[in-house]
Amino acid sequence: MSGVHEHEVIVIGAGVAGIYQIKRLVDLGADALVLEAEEDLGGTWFRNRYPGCRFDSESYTYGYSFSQEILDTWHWKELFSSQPENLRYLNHVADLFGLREHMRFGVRIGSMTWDEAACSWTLTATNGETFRARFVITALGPLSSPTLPAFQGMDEFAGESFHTFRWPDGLDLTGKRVGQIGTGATGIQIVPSIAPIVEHLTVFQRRPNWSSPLNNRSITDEEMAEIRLRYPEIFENCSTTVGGFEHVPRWGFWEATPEERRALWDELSTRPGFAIIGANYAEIYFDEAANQELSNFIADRIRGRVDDPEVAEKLIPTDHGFALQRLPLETNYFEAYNRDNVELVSLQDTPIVRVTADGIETTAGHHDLDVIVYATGFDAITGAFDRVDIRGVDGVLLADEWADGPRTAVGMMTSGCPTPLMLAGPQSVSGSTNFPRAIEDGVEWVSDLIEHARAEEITRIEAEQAAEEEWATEVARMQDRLLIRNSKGWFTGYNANLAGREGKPRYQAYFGGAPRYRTRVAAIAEAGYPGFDLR
Ligand code: NA7
Repeated sequence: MSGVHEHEVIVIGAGVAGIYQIKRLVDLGADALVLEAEEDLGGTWFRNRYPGCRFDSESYTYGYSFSQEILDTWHWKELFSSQPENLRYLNHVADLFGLREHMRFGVRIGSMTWDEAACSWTLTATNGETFRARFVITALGPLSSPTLPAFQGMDEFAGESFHTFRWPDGLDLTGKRVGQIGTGATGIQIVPSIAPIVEHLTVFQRRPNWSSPLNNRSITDEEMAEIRLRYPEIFENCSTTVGGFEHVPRWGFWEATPEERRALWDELSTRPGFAIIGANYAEIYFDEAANQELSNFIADRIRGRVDDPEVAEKLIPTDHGFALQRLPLETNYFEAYNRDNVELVSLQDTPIVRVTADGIETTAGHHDLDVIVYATGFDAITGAFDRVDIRGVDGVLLADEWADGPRTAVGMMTSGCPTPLMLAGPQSVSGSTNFPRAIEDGVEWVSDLIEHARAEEITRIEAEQAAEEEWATEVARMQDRLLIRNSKGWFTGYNANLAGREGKPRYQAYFGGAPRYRTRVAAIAEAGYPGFDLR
């Protein structure tokens, strides 16, 4: 075929996962290419440019661990680094190893078709280019398919409106009347960041989210030197915890007195990052009474930070317990509602009727706006797969196969689709843990499998259905024992803007914890990949 770009391996996506994956493939000597839909590398840190966007993993636990050179040359400036810095970091890594020359940007894959006779995939980009590869590795990102609501009149709004994933470059909100819909992790980062500069901010909140202080601060040169010395210990610590952080959970909720529990929570609230969930009693995830007591404690802290008691009550979730959806961490979020120019509109009390040319109309009246920010989240984990026309064996469409939820063998592959190896894919541990820690494990597992295939002249790899069934049982068992099993968040596939995704939770992520996951997948590799048909 003329005009077809042929490669041994194609990686789709140049985010945190794709960058490390291409490094490993280059080291293996593979003929590999990364195709990235956006104009440059960085994935989530390239796209999410909204004010306040930053890590809520400690920066030094988020960075790659695989290269001493990276650890030696990069200086994290804040405990929780911001988006521009994170994007600089990823560029630094790519430049250090000359990875850009193995990447193509602005190439969005629209379809992928398996050719059994040729034992390869044909990938067609939306710009008409065609690629062919024996091995495909997806690094699509679990949160890369933004979803918008469907309010009447959205197209008629005369001002600027956009999803947070596509925050316009150079947008100046000074003196503007801004409406923001959505109070997830994204919305909670934006509110305090723009409140001081806008003329007026109206936050349209449907369900409040629990949130806890991030406790960010800068990292001095001396501290960075200490962190460098401690890197081996840091990554070792992260490898032993369920969440892939240094925070270590404990048991013993009911053995402690209420006063002791309160003292612990007071202390954890002042610690940086996810200590409040990562170093807390593990019972809060399993036991409703334990979770309720913690939720009451956090609710009181919110009441202590918001001046107007009515506003405070509206900001306190009543439909789910603390830490049972993805917990946003915040900096002065609750204090923002004490400002005269910030207004909270509870959509439970006064739903949106429609968007007009100059604002948003709720059942209580009209809000005049210059800008509308849709902080309305993503079609998480499976969305990026559903948006590509992936046709496996016998032309079967993957999106149809996964209509009721994904099916995978240890989150790495799906049957009927030979060789796409999934990084941070559905039912892997990435979504529920410190993302890059799990990413590195995933890249290393995939790279070892490709190395094995090359050495053994294996040209076709496919997950077996029995392995999927076994994994489905494990994924469901790990999710169903936790209180999050009933939560309405992206962890469990809830998305009110997608038909059929408001109700029954899906099994999209693995909640058995990083160490258990790592042990399972390592055992598969050591045993010669049982559950995977290698030919
Ligand atoms: P999330 O956490 O899914 O939050 C989306 C928010 O948008 C949430 O408050 C939703 O309210 C709200 N939303 C969505 N659709 C609507 C409509 N139609 N009307 C009103 N409000 C709506 O997404 P984020 O971007 O904040 O965070 C995603 C992840 O990115 C985050 O967890 C980090 O890992 C990074 P709802 O709860 O559905 O009532």
